[in-house]
Amino acid sequence: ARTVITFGTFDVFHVGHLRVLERAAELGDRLVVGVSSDALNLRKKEREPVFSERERMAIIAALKPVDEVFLEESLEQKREYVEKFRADVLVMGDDWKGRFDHLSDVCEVVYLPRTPAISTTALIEKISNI
Ligand code: C2G
Repeated sequence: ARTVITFGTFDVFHVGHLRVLERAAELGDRLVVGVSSDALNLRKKEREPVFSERERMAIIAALKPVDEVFLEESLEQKREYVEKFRADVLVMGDDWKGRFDHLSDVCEVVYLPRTPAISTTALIEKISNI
């Protein structure tokens, strides 16, 4: 069986998130998703996630393409996560293009095109203008 792993914050879940998970799942038999922790997000971005890590993990775990979910505590632990879950393929959106190429000795690394014109930032903007 071929295991696919992917990572993300998936805050204010939208169809761009769904599409990348569906396409990732098609690349193998089992999809494992690392959901970025609240602490990791605070280090990485200025904004605190709208939904907590528990809420974001619950949404991802309930999705049809997803087989397993875990909490991603640090961006630098990708190699450990790939090995722990015995992933054959690491999938990321192409906003991360090139960033994980150094893992190609342990797994295949695939960057998928992002769904155009949708982002959490754009959604927040839209909602705040209602
Ligand atoms: N995505 C997409 N199309 C969009 C928006 C997002 O395909 N319109 C994809 C991203 O490319 C990513 C996934 O959805 O693969 C999750 O996006 P984010 O929640 O923004 O994830 P990010 O904060 O970039 O992940 O280790 C990586 C970290 O977990 C960060």
